Amino acid sequence: MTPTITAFERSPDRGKGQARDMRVRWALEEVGQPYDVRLVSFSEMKQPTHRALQPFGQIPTYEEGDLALFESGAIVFHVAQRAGLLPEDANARARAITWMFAALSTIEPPILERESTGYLERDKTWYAERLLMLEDRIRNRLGDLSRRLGKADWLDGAFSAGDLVMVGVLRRLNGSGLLEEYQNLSAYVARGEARPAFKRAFDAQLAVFTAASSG
Ligand code: GTB
Repeated sequence: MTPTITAFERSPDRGKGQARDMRVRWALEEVGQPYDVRLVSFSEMKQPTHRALQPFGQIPTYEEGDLALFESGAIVFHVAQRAGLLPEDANARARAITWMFAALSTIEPPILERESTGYLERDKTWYAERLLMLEDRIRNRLGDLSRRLGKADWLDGAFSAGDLVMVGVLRRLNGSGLLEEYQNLSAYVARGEARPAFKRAFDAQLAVFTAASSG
């Protein structure tokens, strides 16, 4: 059965692949699973029909037969479990899952905090000071991650869902200049973005934005 995911009808990032459907699309492309996309507007996301799928009124969601999922990490995990994106060896598999959690619960929060302050607190007298503090928190995490990655291509052996989620999270720093301070992390993200499955996913979400803008 072909799964259906939801995505922004018109992504605020103008097709830069920063909305979280990108991670899900990328995972589906990696495992060669065709999928349908239902585009939703901001107001539709807040309606009961969508909230039945995503209690917080957000994208992405994932529907496949009787199964309905939300949370991009859980969806990537579900897709990854089926084929190819998690190692066969039980311990390696558990470590790859650990990296998915590390990306979402250790690396992403300070990155989101920096984004939110940019949207919500830019006019405050203390904004510049807070931004510096948040950027130092991000550097702290990036420094540790950079040391762990070292010269390796991926976080733990072959490319896995752990790398997919981590690269998805680190890409949110695009344009901040922070990632460029860590040469191996920049190269790591570039390696992820060079994967054919990433490119297909990126092009698909960009096509949605382009079509919405020309209509
Ligand atoms: N924890 C959830 C998950 O991982 O699935 C978070 C989902 C989430 O934040 N969804 C966002 C959403 O639906 C879209 S991705 N927001 C609408 C709302 O909450 O009302 C976050 C996002 C949005 C925009 C950009 N951008 O413009 O660059 C980047 C990322």
